[in-house]
Amino acid sequence: MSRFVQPLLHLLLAGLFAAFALAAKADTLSDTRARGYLVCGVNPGLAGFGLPDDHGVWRGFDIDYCRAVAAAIFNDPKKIKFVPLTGKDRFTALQSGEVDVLAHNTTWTESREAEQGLLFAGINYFDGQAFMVHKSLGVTRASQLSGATFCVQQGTTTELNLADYLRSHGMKAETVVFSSSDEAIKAYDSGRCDVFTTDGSALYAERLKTMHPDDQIVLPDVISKEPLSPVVRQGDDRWFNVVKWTGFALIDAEELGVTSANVEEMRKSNNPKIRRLLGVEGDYGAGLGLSRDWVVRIIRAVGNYGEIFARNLGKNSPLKIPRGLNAQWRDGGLLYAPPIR
Ligand SMILES: N[C@@H](CCC(=O)N[C@@H](CS)C(=O)NCC(=O)O)C(=O)O
Repeated sequence: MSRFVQPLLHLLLAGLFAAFALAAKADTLSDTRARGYLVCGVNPGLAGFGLPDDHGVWRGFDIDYCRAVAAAIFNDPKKIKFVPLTGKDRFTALQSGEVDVLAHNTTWTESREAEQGLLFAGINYFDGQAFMVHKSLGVTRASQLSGATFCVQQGTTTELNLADYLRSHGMKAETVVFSSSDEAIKAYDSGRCDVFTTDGSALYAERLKTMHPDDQIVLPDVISKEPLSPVVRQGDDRWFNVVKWTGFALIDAEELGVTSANVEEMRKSNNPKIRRLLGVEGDYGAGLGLSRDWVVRIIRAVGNYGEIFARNLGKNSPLKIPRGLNAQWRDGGLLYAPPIR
């Protein structure tokens, strides 16, 4: 082969390889745009997080997160399909590409991220595992639960934390595992178990599913950290950024006092932070593949983090969960989003 042809051949092969690599490169944002709607994996029925209402309209904190992403892309929070997933099936649905994003009260752990090819896009709810017991049991602290029967759900951190807790406290107990939370709470309610355990936030909702909510108490002990976060697949940095920065934008908007009621007015603000957030100064959507007014689209559609929390979980919802750790950092909570600049 002539000494001119060989380098040319190498160049050609390198070019072909690059073209294949490019073709195989995941681009969920473009795929979503081409499809015309976002596909979001959600909890099949957890009040406050993901649950269809009487008219079949999906409602909840995770639902609004998905709507925020759809609004950022399409300027229309309705361009979305919700796929209800059990706790056990949620990761396979994401890995296989059945959903673009998972917003499913899912705890961020090292193995879920590093071993399952996933990325958690930023904590949107700081939670912890707690216990609900029948009042008639006469128990006030978790340490008194030795010998009790626990109802838990399969494929959750709940199952693992409970085993840790019992082992480290030298407690003997019976654990009954269910594949859906509905089955687990029904079994608890029927008296099959003394204790029902899951994330504290979910206990607020599950308690209301029992026949006599006032006959149940949630013990004050919190036995784990459950940082809940939306999840995406690895290998698509731009999409990861879209989901991650949608969450940060919601938190930043609350911090800066930008709400669904005042977002149009706020575009006239002199505050440079608000001007950047709303795309009046600079073009911070471009790097994400979004429009300059991407945050305006989000806030107009679903409001800021505080509005989403109040509507679904907090003071304007039946659950009335206090903000607690989920307050802004300035109010003594843990919400602290990087700035848009
Ligand atoms: N945050 C924990 C617990 C999540 C959890 O318990 N989820 C349950 C109860 S809310 C669930 O998804 N239930 C829906 C179902 O599978 O029916 C985790 O990520 O493992």
